Amino acid sequence: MTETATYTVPAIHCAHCAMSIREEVSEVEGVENVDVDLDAKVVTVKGLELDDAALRAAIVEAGYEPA
Ligand SMILES: [Cu+2]
Repeated sequence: MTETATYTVPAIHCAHCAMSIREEVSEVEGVENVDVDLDAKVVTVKGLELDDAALRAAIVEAGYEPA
């Protein structure tokens, strides 16, 4: 069953930020789709058996801090 996880990342400010996060988070196991809302500064991840710690680590790896 597809799960959804959302993370608020206040430092997101442009398309480049969004792309960096999308690239890193897409590599996490189980992730099927990553959407970054530039205005809301929210990262929405859809996938199977999502690992919260791994997703947060991927956002940090991209250079951002999930709130
Ligand atoms: Cu940016």
